[in-house]
Amino acid sequence: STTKWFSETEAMWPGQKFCLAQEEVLFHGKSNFQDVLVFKSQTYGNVLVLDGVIQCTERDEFSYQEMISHLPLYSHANPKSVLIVGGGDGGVLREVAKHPSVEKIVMCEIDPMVCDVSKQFFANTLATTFNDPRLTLMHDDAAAYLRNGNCGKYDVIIVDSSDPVGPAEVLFRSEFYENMKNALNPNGIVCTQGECLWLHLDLIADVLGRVGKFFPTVQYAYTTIPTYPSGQIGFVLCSLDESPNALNKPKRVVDAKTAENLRYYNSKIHEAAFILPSFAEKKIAPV
Ligand code: AAT
Repeated sequence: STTKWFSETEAMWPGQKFCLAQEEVLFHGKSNFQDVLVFKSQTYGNVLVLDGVIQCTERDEFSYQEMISHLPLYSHANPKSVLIVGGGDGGVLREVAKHPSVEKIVMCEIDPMVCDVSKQFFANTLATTFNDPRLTLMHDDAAAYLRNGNCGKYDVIIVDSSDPVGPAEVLFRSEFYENMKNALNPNGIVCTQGECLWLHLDLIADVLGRVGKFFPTVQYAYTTIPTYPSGQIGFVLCSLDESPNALNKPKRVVDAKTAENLRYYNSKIHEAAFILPSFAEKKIAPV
């Protein structure tokens, strides 16, 4: 029999195209914001695709969700309140909920259809934590939510955002970073989806340069993940704590019980994630 290949839209990574062997389409619809597709792959479990771009697969999502969550959370001494921007599939929520110090979680996801399909097709993997009593879920454009000034204050803000074409474009603007800074408690930390060193070094340098105006400490870290473009994705971390190792040295270690629940993050990889290859270091560090 002939294999059917799903191939990703290549608008943001011209000249290359990632493919996954596709067994069946489980859902395909259009929300008010984007094209939403869920398919069953041959070797990566169920896959969520927005506007033709892979957002997560069941086989490797833990790399991204654990790192975007635990890098900022373990860089904070005692995180109690967390804002998740985007993240409608529930994966980041699942990770944030692992921290017993956290008392309040607000999630602002623009598209209710992402939450709905995740509850339906990723019930045991991503959408496991929507019933957590600490959670307040709202459906709004996070840029608008932070602009109106009534969003409250947070110790950690995690921006699990799609790429800057489509509804997430506003989440890469300077104004959004300035509003996030104003929504942080003292020593607060922001961690955003920061695109790929191999593909978007100019974009990354530009973002780091701009957010350096608002935060005393800004650093880029990255993780490996086979189904994101070029197998790698990074994070822009910003802290109000101005000490030199505010972000790259974890303030807390993972206890044994939590470690059983983690498949990618550990205290050694936290520090390693900030070490850049020379071609990237030349361009983006020191900020
Ligand atoms: N955890 C899966 C990874 C994602 S999901 C990104 C989420 O951001 C989507 O659910 C999308 O609906 C939401 N989103 C986009 N724009 C906004 C906005 N303005 N306000 C709130 N939520 C928004 C990211 C994958 C990265 C892929 C890298 N190529």
